[in-house]
Amino acid sequence: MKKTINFILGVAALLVAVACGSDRSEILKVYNWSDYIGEDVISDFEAWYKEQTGESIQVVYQTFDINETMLSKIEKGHEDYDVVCPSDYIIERMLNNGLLLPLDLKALPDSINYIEQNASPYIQKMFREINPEIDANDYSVAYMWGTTGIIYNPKYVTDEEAATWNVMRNPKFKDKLLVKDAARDVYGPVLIYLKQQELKDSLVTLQELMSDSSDESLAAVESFLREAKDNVLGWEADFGKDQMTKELGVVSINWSGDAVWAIEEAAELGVELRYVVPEEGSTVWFDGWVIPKYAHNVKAATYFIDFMCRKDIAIRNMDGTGYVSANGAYEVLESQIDEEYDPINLSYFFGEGADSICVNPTLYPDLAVIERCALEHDWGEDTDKLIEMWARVKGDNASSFTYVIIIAAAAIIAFAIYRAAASRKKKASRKAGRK
Ligand code: SPD
Repeated sequence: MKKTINFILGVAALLVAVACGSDRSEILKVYNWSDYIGEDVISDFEAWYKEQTGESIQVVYQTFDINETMLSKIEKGHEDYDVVCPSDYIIERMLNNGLLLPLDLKALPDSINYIEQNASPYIQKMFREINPEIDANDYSVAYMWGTTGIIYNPKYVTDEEAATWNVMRNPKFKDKLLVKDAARDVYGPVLIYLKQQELKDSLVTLQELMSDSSDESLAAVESFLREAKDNVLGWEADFGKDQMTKELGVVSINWSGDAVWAIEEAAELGVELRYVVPEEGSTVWFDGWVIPKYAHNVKAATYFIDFMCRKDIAIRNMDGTGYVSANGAYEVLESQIDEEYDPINLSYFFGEGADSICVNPTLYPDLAVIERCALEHDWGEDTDKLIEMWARVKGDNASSFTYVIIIAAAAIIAFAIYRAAASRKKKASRKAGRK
């Protein structure tokens, strides 16, 4: 429902902008994940852009919940979004397929070039690893990052049970498991779980597993997921955190930022939730701003990305979403320090002085967690095999809510047909009466 409303609001904003005679150079079309921006950041950007350039801009803001939905709109639909926010492996795919425009940082005055001022060497290095032939830093700027792990309710799930991906097929959690409807983000961790012995014996590396699209691995993951399916309460794109706070689900395969949000929200309702990155390992991910090749307003897009890198804006976006900013400025970390937490090692991100920082470990992963995580990679053509496997696994598992929607839609269509037929009949009989 939220998605439909978002879509309608986006289209309405666009129609209003066009009706008011705004030309395309005064419109910036942003396509971002839902629940992924701080309050009033968009309107503050519009005002800031006017101050900096003397030009008006109106942001038309639309959201998505699944990387592949966004990708398909650009790859197949050639939609003219000016800025979008894909994840790492999708950035890689867009780079490989020539779908991105290079960033022109020279278009920004030096004094307000926050992209360069606040860049994180750690994230820049990860970007460089995306594609050894094309430096992704020339095409994208990281926004948020985190891990994939397990949110669980300790009233029903022990720490030991949650410390392994095998919790997904633990029969104790029948109808209590929420799985993110994000095939790659589930496939990676399950494969890591299945290959844990080979990893321990150094027969394979985590990084190699992230590119493993072999039929054998796909079949092994499929069979694991089929066993887990009995536990699945829902394959969710955005309702998982709510269902956890309401204690409808007790285990949720999710991203760290959703975990921060859910843990805080649940605490207000007196429900305790925890987050763990299982011992076997997992994926570390980041989402980054890019300008697709079908963009119309490259100048405003560049300013928008830059604005998102301003320290105060990064902090507002973090506070508003639960996710951790990719901003490398120490002030951003400082804003999150809280002596209530045990110190963790963030030297990999903020340099040597940051090896003992009291910060929420769900937000910023400790070095020990990062060491057992790897970045996903684009599979190219093999992606279709994964999508097919995912559809097969979810297949007949449509939720009762889905059936209600289908029945309601069928009833509305039947009613509309009946009304049209009745009105035709009335007209015909009126016509006959006139004769
Ligand atoms: N509600 C915003 C969610 C954004 C999370 N992105 C994570 C992508 C991992 N591939």
